[in-house]
Amino acid sequence: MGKPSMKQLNIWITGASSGIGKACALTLAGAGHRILASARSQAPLDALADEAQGLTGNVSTLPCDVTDVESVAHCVQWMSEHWRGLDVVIPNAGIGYFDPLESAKLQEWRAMVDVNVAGVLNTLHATLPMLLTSKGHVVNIGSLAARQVFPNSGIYCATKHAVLAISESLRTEFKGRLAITTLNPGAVNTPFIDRTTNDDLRANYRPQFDVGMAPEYVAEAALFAVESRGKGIVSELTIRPDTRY
Ligand code: NJP
Repeated sequence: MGKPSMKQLNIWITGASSGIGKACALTLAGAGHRILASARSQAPLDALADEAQGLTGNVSTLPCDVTDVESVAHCVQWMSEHWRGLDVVIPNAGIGYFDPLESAKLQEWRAMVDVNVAGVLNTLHATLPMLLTSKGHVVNIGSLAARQVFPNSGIYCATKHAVLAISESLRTEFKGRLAITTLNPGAVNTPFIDRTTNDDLRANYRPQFDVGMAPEYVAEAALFAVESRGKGIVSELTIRPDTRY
């Protein structure tokens, strides 16, 4: 159990059934905050809720596909009924398909844009009214790929450049009204790469993710950012794996 925070925050995390989103849910609930954890798959959300039993804060779960505006609206309705407000949104749901541009599948490019860009926009558009009321906080999950372009993941990099641009757009237009953070992790040891359908690339990249950061380390950065209220705003934080490779 973490130490109780100064104020219990209402925090919605998308893509929380696994990896970074799940770690954020447990870390932020451990610090005493109230979490709504969403993803499409119910079973891992149930397991997360079990794991969160006994933490200082609490984790509620609700299925949500961020590409579906009605599904997102359902979560917003839940938050306004149960919480009557929202302090922090972490639009974390994101996917990557690695492939050279020449052999890439169009449906995989489109899926990355749908989840990583449109899904983030669906989440933000639906939550902005509540966040503006609470003078809240957006913690976008960017990537090193928001600042650099790597071979075999060019369109993923394009989606993360878009996420960073969305953050900067929010910061520009909501200055003094919202706090905006972009977390830019390098490789994190999650199932993220397992989605890649190019068998050779999946096998080649998996070891780099295996020795990547623990998702809890990114979650600690998210906690640092959301608990910075009143002290300063963590606008962009790059978190790199250490020198193990
Ligand atoms: O990946 P993973 P990470 N609607 O696969 C969900 C970024 N990132 O934790 O819906 C709603 O463990 C999916 O659940 P489900 C990355 O770009 C990562 O590593 O049930 N949710 C699961 O909960 C992403 O933005 C690394 O399939 C949807 C979650 O998303 C974020 O970190 C490095 C969904 C994915 O969990 C979390 O990725 C980096 C949908 N339509 C940035 N589709 C890294 N791992 O190295 C999927 O720089 N989800």
